[in-house]
Amino acid sequence: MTPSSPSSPARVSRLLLTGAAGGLGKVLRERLRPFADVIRLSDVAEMAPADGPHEEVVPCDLADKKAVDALVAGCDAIVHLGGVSVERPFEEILEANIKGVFHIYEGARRHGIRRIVFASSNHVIGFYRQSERLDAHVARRPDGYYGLSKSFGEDVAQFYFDRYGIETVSIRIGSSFPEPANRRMMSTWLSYRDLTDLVGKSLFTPDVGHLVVYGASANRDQWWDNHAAAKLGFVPQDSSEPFRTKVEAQPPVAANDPNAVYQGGAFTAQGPFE
Ligand code: NAI
Ligand code: 15L
Repeated sequence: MTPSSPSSPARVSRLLLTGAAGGLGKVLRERLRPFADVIRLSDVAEMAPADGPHEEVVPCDLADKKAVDALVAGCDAIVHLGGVSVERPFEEILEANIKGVFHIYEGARRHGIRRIVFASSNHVIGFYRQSERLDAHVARRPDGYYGLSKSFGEDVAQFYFDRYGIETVSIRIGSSFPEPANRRMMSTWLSYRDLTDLVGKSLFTPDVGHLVVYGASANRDQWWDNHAAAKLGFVPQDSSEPFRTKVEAQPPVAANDPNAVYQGGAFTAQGPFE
């Protein structure tokens, strides 16, 4: 890795971005460009072709261990976004998220990769109430199979640091979309600008070990004490406040609606899938 200087950001030779066809993958495909000579873009879904020599497009199913091993070879760092991003039957989560994250770390171990940024989720703590304020050390309370898979991913990250010294920042992303879509997201929203800054700092801050942080902008009503992110020098620049009038024009949510009770909102009430 090349350290940063006032004129040029830190960068790696080849950065692997999984989940590159997804919502955040498309955003980071553009915005992480200054951080790598080449970005290797991967997904099981169709991706736009490489836009020049600074991009490589490599389709891959994360459930395929051999394919993931080949995907990881030659990279210097990984931003792991790929996987099922909503609540789904366990069997789907098992393939993409649980086997997928294991394959990524095994590939990293085998090919000497020292830094991973893992897209964890607020759904690892989704069964806490919205009245509670949490830091990154609270016991996890996953709100479904998806949240369980992200909880597993955080454990895998800790294990691969303790056993093999591979460093990870696990970002418990709140809601990263162009704008907050509902009242709950007024607290959980993470702007794309803040996301990009957080991912960049997670790639290049030295000596993070396995660090768990929350991914939220500087929203007025915060549920998360994100002091752990100070280690990265992350100070969010955006806030959901400019969207308040628009969001509060939506019909009110009943006080006992999961969207108004739990941090994980509607995810807490999904399933069973029979
Ligand atoms: P997304 O669903 O738009 O993108 C995920 C991508 O992973 C998709 O393009 C999908 O094709 C790919 N994928 C799924 N199964 C795969 C497999 N077996 N092999 C290879 N690729 C596979 O999700 P989004 O919003 O872009 O999120 C990116 C990551 O961030 C996900 O891991 C998600 O769980 C996490 N996250 C996102 C949040 C958000 O607000 N957008 C909040 C919390 C976490
Ligand atoms: C997530 O983990 C999902 O990937 C995303 O689609 C949103 O549902 C987000 O959490 C959220 O909680 O708003």
